[in-house]
Amino acid sequence: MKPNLSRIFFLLLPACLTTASLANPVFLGADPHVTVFDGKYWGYPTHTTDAKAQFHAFDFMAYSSKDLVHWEEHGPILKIEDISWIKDDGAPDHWLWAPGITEKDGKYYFYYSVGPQNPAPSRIGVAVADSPAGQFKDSGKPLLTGGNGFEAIDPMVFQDKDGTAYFYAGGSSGAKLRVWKLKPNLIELGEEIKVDTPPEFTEGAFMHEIDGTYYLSYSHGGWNLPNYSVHYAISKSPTGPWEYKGAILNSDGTHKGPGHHSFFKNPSTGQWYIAYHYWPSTKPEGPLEGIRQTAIQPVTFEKDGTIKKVIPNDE
Ligand code: FUB
Repeated sequence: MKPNLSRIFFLLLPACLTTASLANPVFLGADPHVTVFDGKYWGYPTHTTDAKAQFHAFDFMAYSSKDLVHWEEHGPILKIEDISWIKDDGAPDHWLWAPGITEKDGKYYFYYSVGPQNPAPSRIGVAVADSPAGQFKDSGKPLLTGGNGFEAIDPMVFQDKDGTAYFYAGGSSGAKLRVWKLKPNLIELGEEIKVDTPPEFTEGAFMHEIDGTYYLSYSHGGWNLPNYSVHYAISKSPTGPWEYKGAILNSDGTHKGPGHHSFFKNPSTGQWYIAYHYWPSTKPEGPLEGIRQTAIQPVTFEKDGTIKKVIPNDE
């Protein structure tokens, strides 16, 4: 029997992620972790609805897309009032930001920073769901608490090919990176791996691996200054030693303060992308006024494995 090619194409379509012409910003909010689950792109930013409250968010939303252009909003996927331990530090006010997510055996593990950062130490929590759209249920206790010059912020989980899950966190005024193995349940820390903090590290660590090269990328500079940028170092292991490779993404004078990013791949085409936030420069009060918003751009890896510089743009 002659195969019906148009029907085969139609059946394959849901499994293939397409990427129409990108148009930035893709959604509002900062610190975006964009990844792929179940044949869709999923984005998890610090939730931002207005400029004044953008560092004091009280919930998280998720965004899903088949083409990186049309995004559906889901949520809130987690609300501050559903985190039972949040008031245990005695601080009067709390807020949530900078999430990271991973999947294991059909469950989704969502990690997030909990403020204040000072004088009470910053903390990181973890919540679990059966779907990338939530509803996420907090684990019942903080996963990590900062202190002694270390800020427990900006969580990132990387699952290596051997199944080991590594947890990266830290930055801001401490500007220190720390790494742990997670226990197999992904909601408790295992052994800490001593790592060097790489050159120019400020915060927002992200780990991805390609053909045995581990890319540790991170934000550098003041989160509200034009020097905010993304740098990277490589290694043959997810815990270093790191070989510093320089900046991948800087402000271009128009797109200010690009940083706190994630890398992800279109599984159908193999094309890699970077998601990051930037400040619009359209407000008369100054270039850094406004709301941080998320952009996505393709990334090119050179033959030697280095990353070609990304020039921020609105496409
Ligand atoms: O969104 C709050 C903070 O700004 C994050 O912790 C940093 O990485 C920076 O993006």
